[in-house]
Formats: sequence, structure tokens, C-alpha cells
Amino acid sequence: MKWIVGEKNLQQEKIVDFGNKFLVGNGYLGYRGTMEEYGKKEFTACILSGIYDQQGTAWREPINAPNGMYTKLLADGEPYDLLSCDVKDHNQQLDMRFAIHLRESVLSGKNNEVKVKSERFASAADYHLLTMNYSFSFTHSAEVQLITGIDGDVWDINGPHFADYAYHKEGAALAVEVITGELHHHVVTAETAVMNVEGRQEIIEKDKGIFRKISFSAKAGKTYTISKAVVVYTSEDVADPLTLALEESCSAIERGYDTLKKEHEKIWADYWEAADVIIEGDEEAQFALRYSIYQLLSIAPRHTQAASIPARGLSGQTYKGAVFWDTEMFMLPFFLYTDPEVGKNLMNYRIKTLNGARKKAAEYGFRGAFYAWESQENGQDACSDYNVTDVFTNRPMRTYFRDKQVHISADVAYGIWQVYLLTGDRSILLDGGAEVILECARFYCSFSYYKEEKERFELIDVIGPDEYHERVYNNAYTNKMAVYTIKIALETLELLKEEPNFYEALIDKLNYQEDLEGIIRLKRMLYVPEPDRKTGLIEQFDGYFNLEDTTVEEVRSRLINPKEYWGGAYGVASDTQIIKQADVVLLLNLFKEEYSQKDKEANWTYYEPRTEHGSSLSACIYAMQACDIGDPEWAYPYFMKTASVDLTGESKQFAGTIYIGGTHPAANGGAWMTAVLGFGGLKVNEAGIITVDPVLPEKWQKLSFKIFVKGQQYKVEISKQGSEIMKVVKS
Ligand code: IFM
Repeated sequence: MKWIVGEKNLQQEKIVDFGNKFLVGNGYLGYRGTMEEYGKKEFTACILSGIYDQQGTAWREPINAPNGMYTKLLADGEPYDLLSCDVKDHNQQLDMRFAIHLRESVLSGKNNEVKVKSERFASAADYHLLTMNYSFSFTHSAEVQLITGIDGDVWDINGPHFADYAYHKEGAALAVEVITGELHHHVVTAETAVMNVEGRQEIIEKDKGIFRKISFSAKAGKTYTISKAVVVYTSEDVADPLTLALEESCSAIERGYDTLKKEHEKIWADYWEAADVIIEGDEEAQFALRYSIYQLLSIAPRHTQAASIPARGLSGQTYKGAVFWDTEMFMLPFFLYTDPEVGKNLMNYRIKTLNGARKKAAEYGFRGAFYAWESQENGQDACSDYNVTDVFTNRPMRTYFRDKQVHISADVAYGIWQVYLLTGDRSILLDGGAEVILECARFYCSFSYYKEEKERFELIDVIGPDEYHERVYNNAYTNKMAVYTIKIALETLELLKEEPNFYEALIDKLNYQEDLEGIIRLKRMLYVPEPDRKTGLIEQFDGYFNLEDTTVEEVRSRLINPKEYWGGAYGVASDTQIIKQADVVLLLNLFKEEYSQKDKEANWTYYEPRTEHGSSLSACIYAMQACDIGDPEWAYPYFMKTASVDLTGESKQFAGTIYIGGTHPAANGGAWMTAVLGFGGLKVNEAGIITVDPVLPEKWQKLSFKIFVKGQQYKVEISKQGSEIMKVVKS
């Protein structure tokens, strides 16, 4: 089975893409797949999870730590690196099995040739540690200088974020300590290095960095190796990040690269043991799915109890490093089934940020919790009212994602309830989850509008998952999810009654008694668009069917500029039935038991040709729904598109003038969901009963995976001959 992702030759035009594709990470940090000699121009970055900064009025974004892996070679005064030499050979690889980045280059200069080999990983055993082995050999003897250290001149989209720099040398370790401009966070990168040759060492402070220049006479053909231990801490982690970073980089280097690597590999073997999905009969699908899982495992927050995953993972500052509904609706299932603790962690983040959601609701004049569309560390909404820039005028365009995409609160409530259902553990509810669900339900009570002549409540002036149609009335997905939120709020209350003291205290604290009646009424009277009796179609929102009915190709042909935004006031799709991403089809997939096969098929067939898939969240939903309809061959191309999005780099790179590239963890989660819940047809009912109703693609001989349900791990094996669900007994 293939575990290596590889690219041969230097492909400078793909430098951004490969930075994403070859990312190594451990949830605390993500280190882009760039070369050791690269700097900010080549988009090198060590992205930190959950710590943000704002420069002036620019968008707040996550912080990139000073780059402790920086390493550059000179021989007889001449630089030997990818940017200056004739590149004879270059090979970049990622070993997904152990999350190790590998590089081999042969670089030719005026008088010499060098072979460089490196490997690096973001330790799974110690989340603050990045480590590397870098070796080289010259064809001719030369006076070599190896410059290695910490480059503090980092790449930022909306920076610079460091208002202050300090450089430290303590024993064998170097450190760059920076202070961020907005919240004065201290971020420290410390580095210690050890080499297999005694050289003259000089410490240089320059260009916002601190480096060691190691000079020695290199013998022709001899291999020299330097090992580096880089440790990152911030003042959000500990009171004194400097001391700890310095100490830990020294102790890591003392323990030795091989020991650190063994510990790291052991943990990755355990990750795969729980998370791998095996597809027999389709190498390409297997590889793409594994890669998707690799991406998810690399960014899973395990370093804290309450953290989430941004829409572009830890691959950069795109989308402001913010957390979207992507986490709950697209990534959470993977984690809940394969590593429930991470799943809980993701939802603890929403519990932690409840006050941010309350504030946002109040800002718009509502009660309850209205979660941020683009959530940062305290639940504040990073989404601006002008979130897209017009390509023609270069002016910010008024968009309504922040104020109208109200389904976000239902998505959050849904996620918390999923944790409860799949783990069977009430603690998520008792530890704040119940409060979130109740506050989200309260939000919909406060938001809904009573339509007198129809004697029903409606949700008006919203945006559904399809963002090309703004400010619509009664988006089917939103209304259905709001009703579901109310349903689970009532179920939560019933459950809590079994803990009377807790129940009373919570009702009192939230002053919820007065809302109960309203909630019960809303459950009964909130309008949810239903399938039309004749056609089976659900109208995406009021009036959708009256919009121009055309094709994606026709709408695309109306673009004047390829980067033009399709939605908003003047978007080419806005007045048509062309939608950005799965909307009604998503609703049908989530509530599959409630709709007939005939209606599901009618809607898939109607909406599929009208979907542009302008979001990477779309393809997996069409794939899963095709499986549910019983057509794996319809599903397959969508599955492959989802599973390979970060391998091919084929995704939208711009929304208006704004760069939106990076990795796509929602699509990665969607790939897993399609394999397991779609092709595998896995279902778990509220009582925890597991069933499979598989629809394997033609060439898949066998599909097997493991899942956790209510604390017990199971192995599921599905083949054309039959299926088996077995308890995993740990010896
Ligand atoms: O959350 C998504 C949204 O649904 C479509 N635009 C991109 C966002 C981040 O992935």
C-alpha cells in the first residue's frame, strides 16, 4: 500500500501548493511543506493554533511563529540552495504513515555539487517540538558555512504581527522572542542544534533572526549531519515561555533525533490503528482517502481540552484562521468515530466560546446564542460585513455571511448532540453543552417571525449553506436545523430532569422558564419547506424556483473576470437557480430517515446540475447522498474530487481578490464520511445500534474501518459477500 506522497523536480510555480500539500502538524502547530532555505517569500510558515493578532484595521489572523528550521549552505562563499543553484535533482516527499517530511536535492554550483537530504516532523509526543535531521555531502572538498537558526521575519497575509523582538542565547540554545502588537502575546521559538563535525561557531543576530554560522572544512564525499530541535511556546501556554522553550529544546536534542522519532512514530502508528480505512481493489481511492485522513490527524487539537480546527486547518492564515460550521458538519464525525476525545475537544471550544455567541446575538438584538460565522479564540466573529473584494472596483462588497448565516447556531447545537449520542456520555451536556443547546434554541425563538396570515413562524432574511443567494426567506436547511435544535433542546431538558438539582440550577441561571412555552410553540409552528407532493422537490428557499433556470456553464460564461464573485448583489449566480454548494441535498442527507427514496432522488437529480461546487464542502454531500439513493457510481467522482482536493491542489484559490487557498479539512472529513457513512452505509441509532447498508463502487472489493460507539470500539468489514461488525477487544 502506498503511503508516500511525492513530487519530483523543482516546481517553483507550485510553491504555495506544495506548502499546503506537504504540511506536517500536530494540532498545536502546522509547519508548511517548504524547504529549509526558504523564507517568507516562499510562504514558509509555522502556524500556531488558536492564537491571533490584528495589525491596524486589517483582518485578524493567526500568528506564524519565528521559523526555527531555517538552514542554508555555503561552500567557498557560494550559496548552495534551491533558489540559487542549478537543480540537478529534487524530490519532496511526505510519509503519511509517520507524518514525516523528506527532501532530497542535488544542487550544482560554479565549483561544486551538493547532495542535501532532510527529514522533519512535528512531534506527536511533544506538541511544542519540531525536529529535523539535515545532511549534506559535497562532491569536492570545500570551506563550508552552514547557517542555521531562527528566522523571525515571517510571512503574514495581514501582518506584521510582531511589535517587538528579543534574541537570546542560553547555553547551547538560541531563541527569538516576539511580542504581538494587539494583545501583547509572547511567542518564543527556541532552537538547539548538534552536528557530527566540530566547526567554528559564530552567533549572528540579523534580519529579525538569530543564527549560528558553523564553518568547517568539508571533505569531498563525506556526509555531514545536523540535528535540530525547535520548540515553540507562547504566553497563552505558560507564564514563562522563554525559559521552557530554551530548556526543552536542549533536553530534546540531548535525547537525540532517533529517540524522538521513535516516540513520534509509535503515536502515529496508534493514530492509524484507530483511523485507517482500508479499501481493497482501488489503490487510487485508497491513497486519496489516506491522505485526507492524514490531514485530519495532523491538525487534530490534542494539546488542550477546548480547541477547534480552522477552515484551512493549520496551513496558513487564509480565512483568518477562523472556525466555521465546517468543523461540526464535516470534520466532527471523523473524530467522534475514531477518536472521541478529539471530538469532545472540538465541541468544548464551542462551549468555551458561548459568551461570544451571546454577545453576537445581543449585538443584533436577539436573545440566546448566535455563533460567529468565522469564530476566533473567544468566539468573536472575524467575519466582516465586507468579506469579499470586488475585482472590478477593488472595493469591499457588502456581504451578509456574518449577520444572516444563522444556521451556524443549529450546526453547533447539532455537533454537541452528536457528541452525546455517539459517546453516550452526558458529561458534554453537564459541562456546558446543555447550556449551548438551550441558548441556541432560544436564539431561534428570538429570531423567528410570526407570519400572521399563514399562522406559522418563519425564518426570514437569512443565508443558507448556498452563499450565492443572500437574504432569502425560509431556507429549507436553516429552518429544518432550527426545528432540530428546538427538538434537542427539549430532549436535553428531559434528560436533565434526571439530575434535578442541576436542572433547577440551570433553568434558574438562564432564566429559561419563560422561554419554554415559546420553544414548544416554535417546534410545532416553525415552517419547514417540505417535498412538493407531485415533484418531490423541496424549494431551497421561498421563490427559488422562480429564478432563472439555467446551467452552470451559462452562468460561468457571463463572468467578465474569472475571479469575480458569483454571489452578492451583482453576482452572476444571484438571480439564477445556480447554487454554490449542497444545500437541500445536505438537509436530505442529514435527515435521511425522514424522506422517501423517491424524493431524495428527485432532489439530487434536480439540484446536482444546478450546483457549481464553488465550495470544497459540496462534493462530499452529493457523493453521500448518491450513496443513500443507492447509486455508488454517481457518488464515485464526487468522492474522488473530495478526497483528492489537497493532493491535486485543484480548488478555488480566490473569492474576489482574496486568496482562499490552503488545505481543506472539511473536504478531508467529507472524504471519510463518504467512505464510511456513504459507501459503507454506516448508521448508528440513538440506542447505539450499529448497522451497515453498503453500496460499494464496482471496483471496491472490500471496505474496512474501525469506529467507536458509546465507548466501545468496533471493527467493520464490508465486502460484496456480506458485512461484519465486530467488537474490538483490547488485550
Ligand atoms: O464554511 C464554508 C462555507 O460554507 C463556504 N465558503 C467557505 C467556508 C469555509 O470553508
